[in-house]
Amino acid sequence: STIKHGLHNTPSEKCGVLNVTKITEHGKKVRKNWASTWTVLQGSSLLFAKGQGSGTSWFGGNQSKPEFMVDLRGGSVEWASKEKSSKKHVIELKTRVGTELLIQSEIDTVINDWFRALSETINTHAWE
Ligand code: I3S
Repeated sequence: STIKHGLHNTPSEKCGVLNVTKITEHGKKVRKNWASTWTVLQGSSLLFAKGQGSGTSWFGGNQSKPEFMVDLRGGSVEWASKEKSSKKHVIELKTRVGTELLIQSEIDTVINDWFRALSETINTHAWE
């Protein structure tokens, strides 16, 4: 779901299931581990929770706690090159602290919406 606000229709909250892997942590390459991940954009934070389970609300439920969170402020997004992944529709997200993630969906409308939301969030919060 997407809650839109303001003149630019920038989503401030958005969530959904995406395929996610970290590729770099604190500037150091780590092994890929693609996982279907419940992803929540909240303000300038992007939160991830694995194992979305049987449909219990992530916020209300206790079975899938947020596992990982990144601050989008000062980060960047681009479409990943073929060298980064053989998959289609892959976003490369880099954070200010040197974490790099790949975010993918088989559904191009879904990944395009996420690309737009992440880009707009980064632009909106760039100078905070
Ligand atoms: O960039 P890589 O190393 O080709 O990434 C692939 C591997 O992580 C592979 O796992 P193992 O090498 O542990 O078996 C994954 O299964 C692939 O999905 C990774 O590549 P893609 O192109 O799917 O991101």
